[in-house]
Amino acid sequence: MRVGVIGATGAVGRELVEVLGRRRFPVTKLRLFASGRSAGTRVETPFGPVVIEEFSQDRARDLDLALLAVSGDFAKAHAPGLVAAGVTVVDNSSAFRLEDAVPLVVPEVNAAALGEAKLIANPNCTTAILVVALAPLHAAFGLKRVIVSTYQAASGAGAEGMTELERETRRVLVEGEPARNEVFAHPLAFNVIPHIDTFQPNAYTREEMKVTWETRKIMGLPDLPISCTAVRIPTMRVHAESVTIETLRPVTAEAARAVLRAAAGVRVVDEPARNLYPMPLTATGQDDVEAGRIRANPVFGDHGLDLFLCGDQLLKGAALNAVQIAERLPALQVPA
Ligand code: 2RA
Repeated sequence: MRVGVIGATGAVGRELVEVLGRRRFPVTKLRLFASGRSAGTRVETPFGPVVIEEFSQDRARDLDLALLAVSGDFAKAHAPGLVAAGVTVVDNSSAFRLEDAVPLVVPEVNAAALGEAKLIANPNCTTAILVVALAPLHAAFGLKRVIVSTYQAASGAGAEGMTELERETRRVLVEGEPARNEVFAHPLAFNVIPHIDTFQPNAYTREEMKVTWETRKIMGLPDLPISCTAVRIPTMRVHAESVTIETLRPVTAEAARAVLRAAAGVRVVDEPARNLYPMPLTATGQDDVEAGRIRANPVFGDHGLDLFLCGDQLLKGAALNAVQIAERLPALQVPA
């Protein structure tokens, strides 16, 4: 496939190139697109050196596959034109995620939703990490309701977010000055911020509502009661999530552990006696979402469970899921 990464210089764009290489995606020609500022820069890739091009729909129209790591506005402006030119587009932004005609896909959960679609939406990172664990639990025990609290890394705000956290931390520790923020609403270093994306009329943030809306769509449970509190913490690139579920059928921690051990995309790390549980440090750079601290929730008796998840925001939360979607495209399937 002739593959283009649009937004190639951002944190997700760079990760997309690495993931395509690592998973030996069948790339006949890789093209990297960014703004005019980066155009002309030569970068080393697993597919050889590539010179970054300034994006235009016209330049990108002979791609087979475009992986978009751009803003929602940019995606809205350009994805339909690329699709009309015959390019299959996997979009990482929120622009099309809730449109009925656009599948929102986490392959371990709803690969069948892909169909013959030419425009596919990649979910919000927090949602993708959540549903790989929720879906098998739903299949085994039935979900009645879900409560999530997140601990989200700086990478969710892109390369600028990661740079800001590093700069602030140095400023405090090395220069002895107060942290100064531009990307986040407050200094992130030595802080936690219960505010990601904009506040909505219902007092939740848009990030929190994305978890609700997107989880319902991916899991095909339009009425699932789900509430999320999304919090930014000073870690680099792994989102952690504390999840409480009430189930329709009885559940035990041991049964849930067995279900999650068998689930694709999940690695159970749950040996508290050996201090083994999911952590950003251990989940960094890993494809699988770590699941642990699995225990009965006393509020819901034998129908409740608490667990803790950690997933690499740039991998399962973004680039890896996008490439996994591309791997399932009909053009790449060998006829039976
Ligand atoms: C965040 N979920 O962590 C967002 C990014 N997609 O900010």
